[in-house]
Amino acid sequence: MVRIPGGTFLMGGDDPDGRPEDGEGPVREVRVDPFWIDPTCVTNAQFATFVKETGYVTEAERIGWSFVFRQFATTGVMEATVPGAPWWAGVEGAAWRSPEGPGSTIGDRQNHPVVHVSWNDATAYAAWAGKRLPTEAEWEMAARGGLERARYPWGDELAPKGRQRCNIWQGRFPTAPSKGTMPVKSFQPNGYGLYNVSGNVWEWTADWWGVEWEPSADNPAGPAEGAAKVIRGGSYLCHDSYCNRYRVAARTNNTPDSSTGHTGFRCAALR
Ligand SMILES: [Cu+2]
Repeated sequence: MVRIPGGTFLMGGDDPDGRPEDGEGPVREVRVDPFWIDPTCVTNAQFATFVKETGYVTEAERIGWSFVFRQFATTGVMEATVPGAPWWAGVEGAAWRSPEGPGSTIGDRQNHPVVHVSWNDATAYAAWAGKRLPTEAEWEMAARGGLERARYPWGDELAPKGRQRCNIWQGRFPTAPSKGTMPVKSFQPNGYGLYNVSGNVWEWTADWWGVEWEPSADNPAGPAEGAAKVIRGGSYLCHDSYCNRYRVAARTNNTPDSSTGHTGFRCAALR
C-alpha cells in the first residue's frame, strides 16, 4: 500500500464543465489524517482469492443479473433499460466471473479490476483483507497525487504531448468499438504512485452521497445517512461529449446494492 501523508488539501472543483447536481464545489480546504491506500483497484485474481477462502457470493450473483455495456452483451439481455442511458443493458448471469454474461470469462483478465461488485460486496472484501473503503476525502486527496487544483491526477491537460494517460472512451460514443477494462497498472501512476484513478472503472468510496458540504473540514466522512454511495474516478465509458467525470474533482453515486460492468474499488487502511 501507499502511505498518504495527510494534511490539508483543496477538495472539490469549480470547473464550469461540472454539473451543478453533482456538487463538485465549492473548492474548500479539507484536513485528512495520514492513511494508507492501495496503488491499484482490487483485481479479479485478488477477488477470486477472497471468494475461494470465504465462499462469498456477490449481490449480482444472488440477484441473478447485473448491468453490462450493451455493446458487450451477447446473451441474456433483459428488457429493462436505464432511462437516459440506453447503452446499458440488464444481463442475466452477468457477474464478476462472467462480466458480459453467460459464456464470458475473466480468464485473460486476471489483472483487470474486478467489476459487477456492489458497495456491499466491496465492503465485505475490504473487511476480509483487513482494510476498508477510503472516505471520499481520502480518495480525492490520494487521487490528486500532491497536485493542487489540477484538472486531472497528472495535471491540467488530458493528453500531455499527445500521450493518453487514462482509459476513457476513444472515438464516438457509444458506437465506436470499446476495449472495456484494462489491467490495473495501465498508464503512468500519479504523484503518490496510484494507478488509474481516472478512467478504467468507477471506484466505490465509504461515504453516503450528498451535495451539501459539511461545515466540518476535519476528516470529513460524508452525510450520516443516505440512499446512495459516492463513486469516483470515471470509467472506460466516460467521454467528453456526454460524461466528463474522469476529471479528478468529479463525482457521482450509485445505490449500495447496485453493480455494473464499469465499477470496482480500491481499499484504504486504518490510520
Ligand atoms: Cu463518465
